[in-house]
Amino acid sequence: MVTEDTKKKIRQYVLDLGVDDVGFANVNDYSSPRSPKIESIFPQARSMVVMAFKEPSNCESSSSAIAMGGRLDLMEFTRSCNYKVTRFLEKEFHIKSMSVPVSYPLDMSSKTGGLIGEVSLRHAALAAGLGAFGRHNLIIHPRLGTRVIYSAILNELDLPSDPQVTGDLCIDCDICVESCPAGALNEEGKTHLMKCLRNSQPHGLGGDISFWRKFVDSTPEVQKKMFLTEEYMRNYQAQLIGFQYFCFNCYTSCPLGNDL
Ligand code: B12
Repeated sequence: MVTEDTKKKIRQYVLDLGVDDVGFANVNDYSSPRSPKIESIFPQARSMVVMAFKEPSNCESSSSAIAMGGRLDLMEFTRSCNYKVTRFLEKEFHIKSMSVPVSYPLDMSSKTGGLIGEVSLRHAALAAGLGAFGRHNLIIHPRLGTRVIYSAILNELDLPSDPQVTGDLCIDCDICVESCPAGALNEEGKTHLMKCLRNSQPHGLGGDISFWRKFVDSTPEVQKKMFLTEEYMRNYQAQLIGFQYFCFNCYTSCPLGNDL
């Protein structure tokens, strides 16, 4: 039987791993209209254990290697926690559970364009009482602020949701909007995806396609030189490490919770 004790046991296990916060959401309280239905991923899932991880100050650095290095450290930790918590739930409660990737892999079909996760972790965090949307369209955690990455474990326990955050956590200072070099947040309630992507991941798929387009139209002489450019080196690195962010502005400029 699922009791408050079950939640307590899971909460303690998760916090002992060094995770900053944890919340619970019943799948009936999760609503993300643009995301796939949970039944299509894991029909027996009844709840999600949602974890909140504070991002270290690396993301403030003007060195993109230090900033992205901090994100990679964090992503490695979140993946390890995902695996441990998934297995803990399976062993402790004799149920099935499945972790949700923090960022990728993503469905890259033309249906989603690689822009929609299997589970929207912002909507999962909202349902689990771990924060509320702010002007930057990110979730603000009540204590930890904006610089938080979320992950979730879908599982068969029919856990009740934690109480949702009521009221607005965003202070409407608009610093995030003004800090976006691409103007991607100008329209309230909507991130302009292409503006954000071109600026934050210039060496992603778009950058790669544009490099090879120029390459095929160039003479052999120019092609040789193109391999020695910063553009090629950066594209090459992004292919090795996965999505590589060159902008964290909307995330780092938020004044909330940064003393923790
Ligand atoms: C694809 C993706 C992107 C894409 C597209 C983002 C998008 N609009 O959905 C791009 C590359 C642009 C992107 C950028 C960033 N991302 Co991103 N991204 C994702 C990913 C993998 C999937 C998101 C998804 O499924 N979106 C599709 C659906 C769910 O979105 P949607 O319904 O259209 O909802 C949008 C709006 O309608 C609005 N919205 C919806 N409901 C409501 C309600 C209210 C009240 C309001 C105001 C707004 C609002 O907010 C959404 C943003 O546009 C998630 C991880 C995950 N699995 O959730 C991370 C994730 C959303 N990204 C994250 C982060 C941190 C970033 C960046 C800061 C990049 C960076 N350097 O880290 C920027 C922030 C851009 C911004 N301010 O919006 C974090 C957010 C953490 C947090 N504190 O909220 C996530 C959750 C990753 C994680 N595991 O923590 N991302």
